Amino acid sequence: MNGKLVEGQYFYRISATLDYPGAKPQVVDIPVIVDTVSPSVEVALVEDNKALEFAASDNKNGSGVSHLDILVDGKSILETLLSGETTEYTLPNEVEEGTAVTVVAYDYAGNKQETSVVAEEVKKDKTIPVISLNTPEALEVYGDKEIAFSGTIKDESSIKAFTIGGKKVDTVYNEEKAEYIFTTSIPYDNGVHSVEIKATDNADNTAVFKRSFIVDAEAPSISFNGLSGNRIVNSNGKNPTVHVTVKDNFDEIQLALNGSELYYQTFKQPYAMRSLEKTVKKVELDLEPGLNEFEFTATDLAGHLTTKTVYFYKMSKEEKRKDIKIPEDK
Ligand SMILES: [Ca+2]
Ligand SMILES: [Ca+2]
Ligand SMILES: [Ca+2]
Repeated sequence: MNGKLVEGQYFYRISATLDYPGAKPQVVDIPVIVDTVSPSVEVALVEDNKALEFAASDNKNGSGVSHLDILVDGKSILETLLSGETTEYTLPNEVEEGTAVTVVAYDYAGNKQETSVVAEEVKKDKTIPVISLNTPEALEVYGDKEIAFSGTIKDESSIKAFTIGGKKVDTVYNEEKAEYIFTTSIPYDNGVHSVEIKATDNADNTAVFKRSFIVDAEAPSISFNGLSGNRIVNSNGKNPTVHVTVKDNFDEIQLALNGSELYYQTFKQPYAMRSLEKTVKKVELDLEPGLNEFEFTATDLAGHLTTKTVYFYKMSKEEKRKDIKIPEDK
């Protein structure tokens, strides 16, 4: 070959003439690849320095990548070299920060090229997830038994488990806000509840706290004792009186007559479902001439309103009892 050959495929032509009378020359072409250029290889450490990704290729019209070697700190870690098409390799051990990892690519002509990467510090997630629970709010009171839980979770890596009261709750990742969103509804009975909210990230950091809320799905009741059956009172008759009893499953209650408070008890710590029964004795029903309407109302912790209405009639001197009509209590 002269010095002007360029890369590519060539043929050696061999011409031979056998030594007998009239023999013609035999011509054979033998293909030969001239490849003096090394392959190229790119390499990256992935999966927290536990694996390698690489891509080796030979020059155009080159002989092709035949095999690959992997060196850690300059020493091969392979018992068998990898084929030239391999693109990934799981390292036997995580390499430490500062360690050089090298991939050597050989072509079929024996040219080689090596590329090294130095392991960088693996950033491990050491922080717990940040849970923002929008509902229920702390000590929020619910008037029915379906409780809506909603909120968001943020984490520098990702969330692998989320539970409310020990039950798995699905989350949806919002790429734009880089946060997980949850919204679910869980039934609870009447009472004061303290429910565990728990999120765990992929590095097993766990955030956990309890949220307390109150369910009161039962309305209060009002009953009367000593309420006169005779609702028509003479013009000179006395005001009637009645014992009024209010009951509820929780001990916060307001009892009122025509909007004026007769009794009030507020919910106190320790928060628990303590039932209440209170009788307000001898409530005077102050009569004006004509039809009198007495509206008793009881309001409980959750705002349930129970109403009972009682009617009395106070006659004038001229009126006759038989002419008077009074509505039914309601
Ligand atoms: Ca080559
Ligand atoms: Ca985290
Ligand atoms: Ca109640």
